[in-house]
Amino acid sequence: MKSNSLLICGIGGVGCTWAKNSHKKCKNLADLLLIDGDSKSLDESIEGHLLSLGSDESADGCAGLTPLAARRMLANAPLTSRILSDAELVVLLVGLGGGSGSGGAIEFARQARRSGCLTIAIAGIPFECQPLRRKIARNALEDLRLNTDVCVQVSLDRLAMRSRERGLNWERDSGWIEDLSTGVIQTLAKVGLINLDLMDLRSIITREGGSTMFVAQGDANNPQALFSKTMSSPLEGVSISGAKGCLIQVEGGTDLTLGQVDSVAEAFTRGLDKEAQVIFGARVSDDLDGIVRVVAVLSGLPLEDL
Ligand SMILES: Nc1nc2c(ncn2[C@@H]2O[C@H](COP(=O)(O)OP(=O)(O)OP(=O)(O)O)[C@@H](O)[C@H]2O)c(=O)[nH]1
Ligand SMILES: [Mg+2]
Repeated sequence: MKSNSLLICGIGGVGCTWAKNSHKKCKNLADLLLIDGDSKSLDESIEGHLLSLGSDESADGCAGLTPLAARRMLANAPLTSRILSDAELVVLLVGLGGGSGSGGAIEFARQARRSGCLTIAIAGIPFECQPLRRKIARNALEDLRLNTDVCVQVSLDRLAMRSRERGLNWERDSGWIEDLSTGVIQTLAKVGLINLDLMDLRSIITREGGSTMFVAQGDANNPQALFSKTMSSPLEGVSISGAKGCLIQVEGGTDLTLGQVDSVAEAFTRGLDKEAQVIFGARVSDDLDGIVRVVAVLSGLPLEDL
């Protein structure tokens, strides 16, 4: 797959930070697009496309103004359509609750869909102690879900708690988000033992209901512990039980056995609907000795409110 057919796009301050960090891990596999009203996010030294939603009148661009960001995103459609014309899959990263991200992401997702791209959004949900931002996020999330194929909700409270436990600051430490976004890019971009492609992803996610995605890494011989670790991730509003579709990629070192692939896949699909469609992929990577990495996309989930 050509690198310009996979696009990582960050919108708003937090989204741009997540996108830049994710892209560093898979530069050769995907293109990068950064969109923000605030010029601080749009670092000229970055290898990628930069799009400003700001104007001369306001240094902060669209601070807090969701409709303004959406209008400016719409006005930029001729520019984005050129970038999107090469793309087949867009991974859209955004922290909801502000102006640029919340307004821009929905309009950009619409443009991506119109251009025929599969779109996976990874959306940060504001802290419990930010009720106004949560209200903006709740409204934006509804429209974002309608305009994307997969919409993964990440709780900033849980993300920040994980960073604190590791003595890090959530704003700079986006390790878990990077694993998630690069996981799906690598799953689709690299050829594996049992190869997955965009058609597989498309067939899983064209289902009613909610969808989400997760990544996990751990001991190849203890799939149950790996599964439990995944369930304690900072995802919000998700219960995997009853999922109707699942795309799962198991990646391990050169010592990976088919028995291990089987037991990991079994642990991850046990809770799904009995009629669920499951598509598997498996791959060997030199950098994974004795450990496995699992990337899964789930669809047909019951939707939960914020
Ligand atoms: N507590 C805290 N939360 C933050 C901070 N920065 C961002 N957030 C959270 O992250 C969400 C997204 O923030 P940004 O990405 O900066 O927002 P934006 O899209 O750039 O929006 P505007 O700057 O209003 O145009 C917010 O709604 C907050 O929940 C911060 O410094 N402290
Ligand atoms: Mg901002």
